Amino acid sequence: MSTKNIQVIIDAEQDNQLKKIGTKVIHNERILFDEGVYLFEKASLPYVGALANWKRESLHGDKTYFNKNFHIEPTNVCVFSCKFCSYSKLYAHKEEGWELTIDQMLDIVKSYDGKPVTEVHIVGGVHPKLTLAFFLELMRAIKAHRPELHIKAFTPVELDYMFRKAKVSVAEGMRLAHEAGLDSLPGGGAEIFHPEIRTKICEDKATADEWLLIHKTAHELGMHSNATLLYGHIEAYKHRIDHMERLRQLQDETKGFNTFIPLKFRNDGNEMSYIEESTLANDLKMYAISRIYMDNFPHVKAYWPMLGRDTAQLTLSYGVNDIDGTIDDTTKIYSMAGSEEQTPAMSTEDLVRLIKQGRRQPIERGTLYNVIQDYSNYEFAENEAS
Ligand code: V47
Ligand code: SF4
Repeated sequence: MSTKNIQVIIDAEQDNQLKKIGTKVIHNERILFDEGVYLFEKASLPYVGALANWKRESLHGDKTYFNKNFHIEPTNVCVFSCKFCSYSKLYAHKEEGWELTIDQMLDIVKSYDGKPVTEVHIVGGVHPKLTLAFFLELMRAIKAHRPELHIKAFTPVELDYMFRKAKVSVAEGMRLAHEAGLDSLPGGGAEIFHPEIRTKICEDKATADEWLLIHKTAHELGMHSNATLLYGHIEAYKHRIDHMERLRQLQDETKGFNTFIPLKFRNDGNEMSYIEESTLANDLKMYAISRIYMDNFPHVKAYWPMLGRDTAQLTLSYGVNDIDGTIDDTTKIYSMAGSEEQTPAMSTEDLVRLIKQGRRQPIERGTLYNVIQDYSNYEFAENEAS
């Protein structure tokens, strides 16, 4: 969208406060806390959508990134009891869960030998018996087998628990993890930082400050990371903005975050199933306001296994410039929480088609947004392996 066109939309807006916010956005001025809340409360979806789309196109044009990745979920046994989680089996209740050995996880990595994946994403429950030493050995084994495979692994919730058990400081623990092969951190475990909500939905796991400290430490070691926000449950708009504000402040300091990923709360099979899921219009508004508010985050991602591919495609017009990867049916977190994507897997061709149908330019990226291939004019051969 051209600046001339967005100016027409801002001029047509009746609400002076919304006009002022829009003018700030297109002059690349930071919007404030209260202005973020105001957008949620008062702005129409077309208005925030147009501003977010302008911002997205001024940063990335039509470029839309995806990657070739797979997940490993070492265990779904967890000592914590987050109320929104459909995935974990409580250790205390001795419920049935899985727990993979290093050899089993290495076999998963080996099953991708000869396939052009670039990233393994490793996260799972917090099993009381799985130690820092175990995960260091896992990463060393993966790197020994396939050194160029990017390891994006562990939330601060998992890391904080491992470090405490191993009696090492965050700085020491992160140094050891990085040395063993940890390349970057995924965005999970953030949920909602504000204690008014955090204590109600996940009171026993790492706090906001502990989460932020681990990411800060990773950034200081030269690693990059992502950040998520779990929306659409009991939080108010001010809690969403508070969460984004804390991330924006850390990003000002470190510049270590790559991507902001709003995660839609899915309500199947968890203790918060009584809460209705957010509507499509509210999902799009969340993505749009994220793009506007997170002015120092280069990328905003729609994670298609959680959102569904149709909604992920729509978000490409509401500020999003990344839709994650091929996944290859290797994660259960969202299928267990009721996502329409029960066996999440997309071929390269599927991803490219989805992005092109959304009138954008498909680019395969590495984890750190290095361009691997521009698929704009790529013709897929029949039966092409992806
Ligand atoms: O922290 C758990 C979320 C997260 C539910 O960094 C739920 O590239 C919705 O962070 N409804 C883990 N969400 C996954 C994650 C992630 C995923 C993809 C890519 C990246 C990245 C990070 O999943 C948890 C939690 O916020 N989650 N249960 C649920 N019922
Ligand atoms: Fe455990 Fe993570 Fe589920 Fe919380 S969200 S119960 S930490 S697996």
